[in-house]
Amino acid sequence: MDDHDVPLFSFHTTMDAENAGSKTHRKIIHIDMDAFYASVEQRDNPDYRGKAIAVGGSPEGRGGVVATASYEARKYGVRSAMPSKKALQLCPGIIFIYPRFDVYKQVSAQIREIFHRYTDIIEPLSLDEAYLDVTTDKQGIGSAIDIAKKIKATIKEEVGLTASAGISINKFVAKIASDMNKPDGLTFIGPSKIESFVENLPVEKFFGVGKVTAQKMKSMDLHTGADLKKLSEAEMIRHFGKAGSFYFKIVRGIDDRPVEPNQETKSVGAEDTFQHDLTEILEMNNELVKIAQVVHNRLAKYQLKGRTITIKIKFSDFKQITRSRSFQQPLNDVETITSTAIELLAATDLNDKKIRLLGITISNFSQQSGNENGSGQLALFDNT
Ligand code: DCP
Ligand code: MG
Repeated sequence: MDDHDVPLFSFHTTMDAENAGSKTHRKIIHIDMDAFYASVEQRDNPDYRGKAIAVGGSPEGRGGVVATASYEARKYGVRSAMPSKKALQLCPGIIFIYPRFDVYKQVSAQIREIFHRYTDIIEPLSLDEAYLDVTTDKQGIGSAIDIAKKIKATIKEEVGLTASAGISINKFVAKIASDMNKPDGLTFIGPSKIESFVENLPVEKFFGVGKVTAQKMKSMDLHTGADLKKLSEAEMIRHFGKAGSFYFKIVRGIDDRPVEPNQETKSVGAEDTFQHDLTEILEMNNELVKIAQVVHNRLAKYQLKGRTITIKIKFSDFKQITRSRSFQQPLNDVETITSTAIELLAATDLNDKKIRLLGITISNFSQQSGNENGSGQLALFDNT
């Protein structure tokens, strides 16, 4: 441990087992439905049960992408955002199903109503995923593990679907935990386990660490939380900029972000910092194509359409500019996002400057789209 280490979890392990319970800690549950769209389709059509199915995309169509795949299809390597053509190659018998967003939204409202039986501090991240703060729960149950068990059982009984739950004292750990024993998982990571949990975590799992940052960390021989912990806060900031102090905290299991109900999604974006600064417009356009696809996937996941497309350009001297265009109609199609981003870049006077980062953001969402009941995060933004 270095001087900067914060003795956060220096209480007795006896408080731990059923803890998240001591007054000093919050009790956070992260719930995420299993293979959400696909499970709804299997629930509603017995023919699809036990079969490899993909929702979204059609192999005959103009190259759609898979929104999600059933666990049976995942065994073949089929994944969200994969071109349906590729899914068909990997899993020849796969059945493609047209999405029924109205049904998914209805299920989402149903599970949210179940959450409200235990707490009103609910922050939905998408239709199938939410954080719950159950530090004090409406029914006085007290144990976050018991609440998560009840929620899972109720969802199964009343909605006919399985969910996975992660339970811890903060959002970051709870979210990773919910993914650890999917499907139908329940994972509790108590205060005394957080330190070793975070130390063993690969760097790319840390909140906010995108592909490029992860690569940079690995090139510095930093592979796990334990490696990151060896850096002082000053070193973290020197290597990773402003985000460095956030990483410094999170690698010590410290995440004070509150569960925020009624958050409205303001923007969805993605950006990429390049290994080498770009000088050729063709290269830049190629990068914009890739970033647009990531943005499109995120919009699809959150069921959002926006009217404004913004590109961000950061030059090698770290100066940064943005250029935007707004449309009459909200949109989320990858073609318009890509072509608009390329046009905005072409119309920008780059003065032969080198570019270290490009980003695309969609904002100005239509009232009707997305999570009407005020869900989502303030900015669904991440490195690609
Ligand atoms: N989704 C999408 N496009 C993506 C990712 C997801 O349209 N690129 C949609 C379909 C998913 C839903 O969002 O069913 C929820 O996304 P998750 O990431 O939670 O994935 P699943 O619930 O399908 O699977 P898992 O069991 O891994 O949570
Ligand atoms: Mg899910």
